[in-house]
Amino acid sequence: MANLHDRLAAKIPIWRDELHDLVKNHGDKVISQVTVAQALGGMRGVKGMICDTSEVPPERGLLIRGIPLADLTGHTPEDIFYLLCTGDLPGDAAREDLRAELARRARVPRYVWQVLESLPPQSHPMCMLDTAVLAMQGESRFVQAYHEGVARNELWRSMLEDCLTLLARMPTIAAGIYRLRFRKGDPIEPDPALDYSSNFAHMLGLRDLHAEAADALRLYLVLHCDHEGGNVSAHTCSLVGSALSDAYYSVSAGLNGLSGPLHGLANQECLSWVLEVRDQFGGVPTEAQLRQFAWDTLNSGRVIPGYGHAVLRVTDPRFTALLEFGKAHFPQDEIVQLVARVFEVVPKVLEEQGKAKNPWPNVDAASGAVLHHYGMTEFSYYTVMFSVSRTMGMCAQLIWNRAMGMPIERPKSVTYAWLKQQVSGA
Ligand code: CMX
Repeated sequence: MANLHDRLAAKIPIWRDELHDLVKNHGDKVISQVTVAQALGGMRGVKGMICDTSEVPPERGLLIRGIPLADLTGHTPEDIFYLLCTGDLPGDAAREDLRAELARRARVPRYVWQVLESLPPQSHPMCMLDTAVLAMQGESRFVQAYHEGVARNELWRSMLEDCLTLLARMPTIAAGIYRLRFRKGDPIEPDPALDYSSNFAHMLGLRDLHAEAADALRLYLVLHCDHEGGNVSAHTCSLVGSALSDAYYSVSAGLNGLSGPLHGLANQECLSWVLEVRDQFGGVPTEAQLRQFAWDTLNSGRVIPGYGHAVLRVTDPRFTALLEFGKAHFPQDEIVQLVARVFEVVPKVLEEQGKAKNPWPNVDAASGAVLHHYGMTEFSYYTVMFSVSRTMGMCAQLIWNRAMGMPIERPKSVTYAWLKQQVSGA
């Protein structure tokens, strides 16, 4: 990790100076106002936090450190983590350095498997993942550094240490959960010669089955890595980290947020909905049949999973990348054809209904189709895949927050009575 660490060590003083100057010279400038509807509406659009790793312009979709996602789809997770952390793509030496570092740390201690084996056999895979992450908290170097009295502006180094260990172990744990939970056999040891995504495919047991599967996983891991700071998982992780909680506590908290059906669990819900469509019509329905099915879902009070977004107002470029991958590699796959048909019909239905501000698909509308094609039909597992990738973004944000000495978060809440008084002008 010498390369990543040294790059950060060179950049952090410059970023700190910029932040210091901003507060000193412009600290009293207004960047956002809050209406009553926003305070009662999940704080949509309120600008009150900083995330430098990525941004989501509503009309463009994800930019990682200013680079559109569509320009990054050929890269590796190692590249993306380096980019998230430093703002630069790595050269060959830095990429290999990070690959080797992650591979070196990928083995998971026995006690983690014992914890997982002792959970009820029907535990949700996300509950297993969160538990495994939390169980490793006792290994935190950050906690050790804090108790040794390491200066606050040096704590990013031990945060980086913890994040590298956690990131390295995530595919091992996630693949182990897949094999334990769905009775695929014993966990498979990581191979130190492989890169991050090939190793994940190897440990899942997919690599030998489908040569292409490692590439699909690589793409999947790249696409889900980060989505600015205000989404439930990123915000939760960052908030918990602001109390100087370590990466294990913080990422585990973020993953608990990712487990909700309106957030990361939507990919599981989405494939389930697509399979319902297939079962109802015995294959790909006509537009008219699907239109009626979508209306039935809405009229029963349910959302159409995989569609809509709190920030995006266009088709999610992550959806486009996954659907294109499916069409290029397995165009005859029925699920891919179904996803494409849903994309033709559902936005029109949501527009007619007129409630969703964004009728377009998000990443979850296509991700399950790719996993399903490679034999991962256990869709309660899909959010675990999402989590492995999203840990990159959460970790990069934690490192940045500690590097910049961000304070404990504490927005002001108001009571309902205060709100009523405020609007009545009393
Ligand atoms: N199907 C049906 N109704 C939808 C809808 C959808 N896909 N998307 C939004 N709506 C409804 C909302 O439920 C809301 O209805 P009410 O006024 O009755 O509460 C109304 O449209 C307005 O919502 P919005 O402002 O457009 O969307 P929000 O910012 O409140 O919520 C999201 C965003 C993603 C939770 C919502 O679009 C949704 O539930 N989508 C389906 C679940 C999903 O795909 N989640 C994954 C998002 C990606 C991620 O975070 O991982």
